[in-house]
Amino acid sequence: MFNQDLAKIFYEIADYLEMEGVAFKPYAYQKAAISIETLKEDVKNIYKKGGLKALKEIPGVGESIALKIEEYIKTGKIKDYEDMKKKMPVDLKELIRIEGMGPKKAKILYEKLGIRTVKDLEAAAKDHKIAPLFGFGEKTEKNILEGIEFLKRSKGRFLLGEILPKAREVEEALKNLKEVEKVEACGSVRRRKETIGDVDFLVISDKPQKVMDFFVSLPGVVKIWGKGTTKSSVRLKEGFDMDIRVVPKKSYGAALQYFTGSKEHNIVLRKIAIEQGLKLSEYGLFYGIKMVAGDTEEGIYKTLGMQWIPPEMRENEGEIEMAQKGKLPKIINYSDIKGDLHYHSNWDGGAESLEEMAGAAMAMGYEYIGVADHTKFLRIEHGLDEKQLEKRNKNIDDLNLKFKIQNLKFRVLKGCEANIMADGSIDIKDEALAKLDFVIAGVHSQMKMPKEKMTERIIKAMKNPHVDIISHPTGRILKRRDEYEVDFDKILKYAKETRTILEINAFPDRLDLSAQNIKRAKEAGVKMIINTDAHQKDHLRFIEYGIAQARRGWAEKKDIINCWSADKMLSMLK
Ligand code: DGT
Ligand code: CA
Ligand code: CA
Repeated sequence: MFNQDLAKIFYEIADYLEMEGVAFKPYAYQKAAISIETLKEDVKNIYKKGGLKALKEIPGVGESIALKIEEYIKTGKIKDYEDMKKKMPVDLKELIRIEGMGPKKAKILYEKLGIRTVKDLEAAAKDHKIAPLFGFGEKTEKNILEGIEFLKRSKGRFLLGEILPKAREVEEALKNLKEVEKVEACGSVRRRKETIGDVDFLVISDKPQKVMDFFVSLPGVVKIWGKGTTKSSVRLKEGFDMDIRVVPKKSYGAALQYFTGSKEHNIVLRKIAIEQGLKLSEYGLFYGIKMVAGDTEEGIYKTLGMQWIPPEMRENEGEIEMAQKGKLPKIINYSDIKGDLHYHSNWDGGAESLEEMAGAAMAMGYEYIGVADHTKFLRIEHGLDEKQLEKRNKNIDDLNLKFKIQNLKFRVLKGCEANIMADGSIDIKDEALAKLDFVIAGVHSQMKMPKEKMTERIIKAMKNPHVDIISHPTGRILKRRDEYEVDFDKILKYAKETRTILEINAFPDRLDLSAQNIKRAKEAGVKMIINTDAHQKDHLRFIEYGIAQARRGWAEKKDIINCWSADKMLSMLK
């Protein structure tokens, strides 16, 4: 957790620096934070092994940030950061989670109105004290109140990407316990929901007390809500809860089914059991006192007269009826992806060279990787202009030639992630786009537009004969920002007409499209692609969150173009 703690501090330093109006430096700290947060190796170990020099080899870490890391390792503190906190005693982290609030605004609000917390902010907005301030206005005040509402709604839930790695760690620890025969994380984790309330572990063991003792004394446990003989519940220092239940082997399938949920899915299943004169519970499926199924989940579904339903589909949205008819869609599998088309290389400020990232993609078992560097509008992301793009393309050609000589069946594809300007035009010339294997375009600015205008804007981009893919099509950021106002049916209609592909962005806080929108796209016959939006090679593994999302949207291989080999996939593009 050392890396996470350090990254958090760096994010905060970036915010403070931005608050002070310092140029460039905030961005450097953000980059370092993203990088450190997703590193597999503990930064402390890196330092122990290679000192300051090794720290500087971490992507995004330069001399001055390396020194800060060293200071933190040695003293447990970063003095500059402590000073900043003293100078500006505001809850910046919470305040800027509100859409429409940035560090600079927070500074003004602190200086003019003494606002330190979200509570202060809400009170001030309700008293209309914010609108009259220079640079704020009625609209900003309204946005702030809406933002606070949104935050309240998502409180207490965590991103799947935050929870799953931790859940797997605990699962592994339990698995290694000799008293544990089997363990699995159920609930919304197993259904791979985009946000998670708590983690629910299910265990088979004939020594449940040992398992309970072990569970409540796991490192990172800060509170024990309850400890029983077969059930316990704890809070971790990361702020989320974990439940555990031990069940006998003969009931494992029934318990797995029950604790996977969803509740809505389970209710219907129980009703179906009753209609057949059976009784379904977490202990088993019973005919009178006779257990007719229960040791496996498959057995439960089969005995109830239906196909086994993948956990990601269990939301009672029609999957049960389909399973009864034997007509469940063959949703894509976690191993079906053949390449990722949304990778930012070090050409646009990403962390890795083309060659390193190609290596990482090969290690994932991919056949291709698409480089989608930002284009020139996004200065802050080091967006490339036409000339730089040309140079980078040459780089890719050379690399592909090298792979060919080495007889590697792997290709790097040339692309970009262009910006869709407010009027729907693309920020880079068509001639430059024409030289690429694929073009992604996305909205990265002016997201608060009236619905009609935003819809027109995206449609215009889709009509560009070079634009193949729309990245993160609804712009939402989980727990932070709602989808922007857009007529999604209309987007689908034109996507189909212009043969534009919609991206399922796998980055943990995006997961854009939502499962609902994936279903709608599928029904409309619009093709999709699952991309990670990786800025460094460790991000490639985020693909599983995108696949989970696609499965929750019932997407099949035929709906997702990067389930196909490079040639077929490219033939689907304009
Ligand atoms: P979460 O934790 O809010 O992300 O969502 P879940 O689905 O993990 O919900 P949780 O942790 O409250 O319960 C885990 C599972 O236990 C849930 O998916 C289904 C089952 N369950 C819980 N309460 C009930 C209930 O009242 N009736 C039924 N049928 N099942 C329940
Ligand atoms: Ca749960
Ligand atoms: Ca629970």
